Amino acid sequence: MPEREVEQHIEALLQERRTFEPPAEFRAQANARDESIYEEANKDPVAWWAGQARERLTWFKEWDRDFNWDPPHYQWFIGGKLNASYNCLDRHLDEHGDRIAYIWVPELDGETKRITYRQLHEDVCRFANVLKGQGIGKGDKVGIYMGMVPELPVAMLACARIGAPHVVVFGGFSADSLRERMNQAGCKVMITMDGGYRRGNTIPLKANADEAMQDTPTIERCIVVRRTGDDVPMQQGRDLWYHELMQDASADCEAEPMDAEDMLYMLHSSGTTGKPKGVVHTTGGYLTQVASTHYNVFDIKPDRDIYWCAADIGWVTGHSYIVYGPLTNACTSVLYEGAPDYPDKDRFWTIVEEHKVTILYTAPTTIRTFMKWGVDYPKKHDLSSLRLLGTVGEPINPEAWIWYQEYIGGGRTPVVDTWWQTETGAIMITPLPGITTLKPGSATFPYPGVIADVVDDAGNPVGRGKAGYVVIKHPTPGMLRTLYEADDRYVETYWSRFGDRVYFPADGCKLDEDGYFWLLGRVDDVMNVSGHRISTYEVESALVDHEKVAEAAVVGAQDPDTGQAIIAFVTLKGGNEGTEELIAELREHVAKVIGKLARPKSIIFTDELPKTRSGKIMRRLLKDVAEGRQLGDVTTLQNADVVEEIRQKATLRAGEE
Ligand code: 6R9
Repeated sequence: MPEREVEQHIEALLQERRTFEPPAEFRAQANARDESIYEEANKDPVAWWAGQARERLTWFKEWDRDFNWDPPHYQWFIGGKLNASYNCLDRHLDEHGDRIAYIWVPELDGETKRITYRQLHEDVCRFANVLKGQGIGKGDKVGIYMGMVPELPVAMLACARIGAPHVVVFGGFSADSLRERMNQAGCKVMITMDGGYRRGNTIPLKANADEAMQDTPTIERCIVVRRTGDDVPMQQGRDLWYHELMQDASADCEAEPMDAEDMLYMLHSSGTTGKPKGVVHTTGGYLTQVASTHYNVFDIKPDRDIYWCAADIGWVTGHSYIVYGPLTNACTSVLYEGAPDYPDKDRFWTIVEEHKVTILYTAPTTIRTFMKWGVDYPKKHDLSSLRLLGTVGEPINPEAWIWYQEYIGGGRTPVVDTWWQTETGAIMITPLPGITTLKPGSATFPYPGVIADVVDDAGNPVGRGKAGYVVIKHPTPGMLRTLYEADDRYVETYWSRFGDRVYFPADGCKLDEDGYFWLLGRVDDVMNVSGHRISTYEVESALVDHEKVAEAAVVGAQDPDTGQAIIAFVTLKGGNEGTEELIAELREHVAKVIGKLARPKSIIFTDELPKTRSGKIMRRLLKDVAEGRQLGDVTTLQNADVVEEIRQKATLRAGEE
């Protein structure tokens, strides 16, 4: 299909400013289909969450008190006892033991594995015994540094089973980042792999772990999963093979009754400067919100759906919506090891077609990449099994939303744009697909039981039709309890901006005339140009709205005249050239879409934008480039080599001006 036609089609759809009602059939069978769910939850959020905790989880002992708030600290389900691994596995065995928990799709063809709940339970029990055998018990921290293989959820659930908080570090992080996180958490054991596969290459996980472990005084043992078969040095007395330990381990292991408020895990937030923050999540509250949102937002039918969250388990999205949410709800998930373009750019669609995926959850940046690659890739495949699509991670521009709905969802599927953070643990602002009328680009409304608002600098509600900061006015069960060994920083970062009763996520947000929430991105990405507040995202959205633009990143660079000046980094769709004429055209286009005040001062064309491994554009780095600063650490980048190219171009342009 010619791309020109696609663009015209999308353009036409955008012009309509369409809203999307839940399809009648979808609504009729939806888990959440009655609007009274909002009223009920808002009348008494604590009672509503307690109802969710009862309905979605199995407790060994019910709590004595559902909630306590000693601002800014809070606890949920105090005195309640449960175990996360029991909720994910044991309780499903009688009725659903033979159901597939994971369809593991390796990057290389030919070895797809279907793992039932019973098998997963057995492996988790064995590995829990392995950990015990290495002296790990309740409260000990376990580091995990792995690729997307079934042993990763096994390791996490084994930790949960014995009450040892896991500290997963994304496999794309460097040895230095890994060391810093292991030391900050004081991990006793590290679980890793010989190597992981990515685009046909291997990532030397064990070699990185070895480098990290040169200076991790608390780590006593390293357990290594064999994946690539590469020859890796095993240090006598420290390193052990996973498969050897598993062979001798018993498959019998009781799940440890944990307190609702016991730490389930710690995960470092995706902050890119300064010390990483160890976000602490609990057992009862976290699992409640994750299970509830997963069930309602994705409308999970555990006996029918094939659900695929295409994130990496190394990020919070993977923790909550590949591991804990889907398993708590006894759902069948796809677990995919590799990249979207390996062996070709239709890999996702091959997987959807082959496994009849019904629900797909991915990031806007991935969708924009698919757009860049063109509709011929999805068009080659039968995607009619899909009934619901989701996005997370950053604001989705309406063009990408429409494209996703039209070319992936066949114009049939609702799209749920879900706003949340590592810190909130689970989805906070989102449509409910059987209830909400969708507006492309808006995450719509707070989830039931989430009390959110948009406020101005002084903390006063801005009201409809205005923009400000999104805030959460009542703790939800899944939210972080603290930052590990940095409680002061917790209070200061999240509970100080508007007093100790208001959670500050640091995201800008507009409330439209109908009360819809439009998340605008981090407030640290908001520019101030001649006293006008302009979201980098708004300008980006205007740029990608231009027919020749594939992707854009915008930063506010210091400017002696206007305070900040708008600098845009732009990648073009195939076949277009970055000429001076085009620069003028794009500036005009932005002026047309937003207003002259939003016109970028400079536009720099580049083949790629620097991205973190979770796919977020590194605006901070682009800001450094735009302001001519020395560049800091780029090891967390997916594509570090593009930075130098961009830097040179930016320097050239500055010379011209
Ligand atoms: C889950 C996750 C959190 C930040 C958050 C916000 C941005 C996430 C979004 C979104 C607009 C959405 N964000 N989802 N912005 N619309 N649907 O991504 O966690 O990595 O901690 O990032 O991501 O800026 O503050 P995390």
